[in-house]
Amino acid sequence: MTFSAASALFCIFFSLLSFRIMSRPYHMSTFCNESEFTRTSPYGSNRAAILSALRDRSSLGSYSNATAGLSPNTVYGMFLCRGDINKTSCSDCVHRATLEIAKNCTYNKESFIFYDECMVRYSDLAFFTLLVDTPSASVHSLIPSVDSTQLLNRIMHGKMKDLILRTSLSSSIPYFVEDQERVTSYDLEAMVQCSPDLDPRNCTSCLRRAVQELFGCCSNSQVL
Ligand SMILES: *[C@@H]1O[C@H](CO)[C@@H](O)[C@H](O)[C@H]1NC(C)=O
Ligand SMILES: *[C@@H]1O[C@H](CO)[C@@H](O)[C@H](O)[C@H]1NC(C)=O
Ligand SMILES: *[C@@H]1O[C@H](CO)[C@@H](O)[C@H](O)[C@H]1NC(C)=O
Ligand SMILES: *[C@@H]1O[C@H](CO)[C@@H](O)[C@H](O)[C@H]1NC(C)=O
Ligand SMILES: CC(=O)N[C@H]1CO[C@H](CO)[C@@H](O)[C@@H]1O
Repeated sequence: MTFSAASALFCIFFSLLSFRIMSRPYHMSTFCNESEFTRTSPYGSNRAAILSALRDRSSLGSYSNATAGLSPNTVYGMFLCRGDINKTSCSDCVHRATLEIAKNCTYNKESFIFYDECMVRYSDLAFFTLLVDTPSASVHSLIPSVDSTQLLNRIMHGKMKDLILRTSLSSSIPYFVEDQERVTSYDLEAMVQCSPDLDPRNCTSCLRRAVQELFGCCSNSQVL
């Protein structure tokens, strides 16, 4: 049995528990901010330039940012891949995400898209290093938990707390920590990750909020 639930806040990529059963990359959510640019605005070509730059860089590493254009049409963008996927999967996910976000949020000045393996975000405001926790998204299994709920929840709380502590110590892949453990009849998998532009304090603070949200929304529907 596998615990399956996921929560994603703007500043982090995942605090998520097993997506193994789903096809990849699995689309979690898209947000298009209501503020718009016009069809002929340079904002559109600047956005195309940063999405293209992000695609190009997605085979080089798991995180990158890009900035294009002169004020007031400057566009800021980034992608982040999950710390445990290879470069091919990262690149595939970012390709898909950049194409999808331009199609889905055609004239929106700001948007982000979450897949299980990557996220892409762009905005007319410089957001690098800033902790922004809205909008947020959670995904969970529709199958209600059966037994051991109390025990499982208690263990999950402890586990997430521990992972958050370990993010500040992780080095080789910045801010990515995962863990697997057998708990009674369950295989418990957990991972947390922050975007590397956040400082440790904002990373920790964001993950705490994400975990809070995850347990708030999804603690009664969890076990597959
Ligand atoms: C949309 O963008 C505006 C301007 O940046 C901001 O004030 C607002 O909070 C954003 N809306 C959402 C839902 O993020
Ligand atoms: C932008 O991304 C580059 C890597 O592509 C990184 O070296 C740089 O620190 C990033 N800047 C911020 C503000 O995250
Ligand atoms: C990357 O990971 C995917 C999914 O796990 C796998 O199918 C693929 O063979 C891997 N590619 C490389 C080059 O390791
Ligand atoms: C942490 O995030 C806040 C809110 O976005 C921001 O004002 C602050 O500058 C960030 N801290 C650092 C050290 O970047
Ligand atoms: C055109 C299109 O696909 N729009 C969708 C973009 O994503 C939002 C949020 O998931 C949907 O509500 C839109 O329908």
